[in-house]
Amino acid sequence: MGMLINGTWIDDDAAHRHAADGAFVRPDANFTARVTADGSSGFKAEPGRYHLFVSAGCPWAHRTILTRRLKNLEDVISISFSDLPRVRSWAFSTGIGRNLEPKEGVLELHRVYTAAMPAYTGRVTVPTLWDKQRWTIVNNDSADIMRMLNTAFDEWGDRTVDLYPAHLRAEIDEINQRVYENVNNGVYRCGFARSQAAYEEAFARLFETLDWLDERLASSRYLCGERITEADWRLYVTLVRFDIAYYSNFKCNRQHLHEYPNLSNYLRELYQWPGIAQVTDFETIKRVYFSIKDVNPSGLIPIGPRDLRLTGPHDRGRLPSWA
Ligand SMILES: N[C@@H](CCC(=O)N[C@@H](CS)C(=O)NCC(=O)O)C(=O)O
Repeated sequence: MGMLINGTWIDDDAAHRHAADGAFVRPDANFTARVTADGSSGFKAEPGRYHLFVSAGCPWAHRTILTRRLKNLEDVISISFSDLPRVRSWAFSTGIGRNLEPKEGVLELHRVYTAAMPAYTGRVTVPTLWDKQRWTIVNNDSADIMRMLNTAFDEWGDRTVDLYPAHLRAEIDEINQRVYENVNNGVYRCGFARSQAAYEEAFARLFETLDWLDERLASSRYLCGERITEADWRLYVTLVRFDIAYYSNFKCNRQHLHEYPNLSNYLRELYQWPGIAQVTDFETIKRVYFSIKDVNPSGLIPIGPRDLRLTGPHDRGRLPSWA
């Protein structure tokens, strides 16, 4: 995949991606500043000031794309979607001005990282939140960016939507951790494992957690009860990729997601939530996952599945909801 070392791109990063036992390791993000409503962090929330670099294929980026939509911030925070094949890092046909315009038609994301920090060492990932005023990266962690979008821009966004309400925070954090380790990142730990033992361990934890979630959702409309929260949207981005990408390409094939009675109905409700289908891009999801040469060397993109079963009626109305 490649990464930056002291500001220089290197293609062979194998030594940085796996632990000695063959397990896939996802490094922490490196830019950790926050946008705040009052600007006390040095990054004040303002319309038109911030820009998101994303790929519609990536589940981490998807978290931020859908929060931007749910909070009605699409005119407040600009965005570029990676729309060209990766040469080295994520590639964009459009730029944002100054030294971040396309060269020979391409703006590669690692140029954004070295524009912020010329000697940067680390991965070059989406989502990345850019400050057009200070001309630097604010943050490249999707969980942090989601939280910022949830509150910092409320002067312009929809303040009636709160994905991280104070009284549910402890429960949300607990669920997030279990879902992150075993499901969000669990599918990657299946797909990118380099030993049979590491794969089998990740596979067991993934399906054990999906079984637990399916059971929980039998009597609870959303993960934390009657109210939809960020825990649901963080799970959504993985569930919606499951049958189309993870089941086959990442060998997560004990069963399809649509075979789970509660998870499948829950997924249908979330997919049909106002605005969400419009920011769920199956063609790009397929293209991005099946272009990962490590797991699919031919790069061929499968034609199916024909029907993801997301548009029909769901049965979630039988459970009480807050709204
Ligand atoms: N911790 C990051 C992870 C983001 C991430 O790994 N994004 C992937 C795309 S799905 C990426 O850009 N990978 C490129 C790389 O690792 O070189 C977050 O949650 O924002």
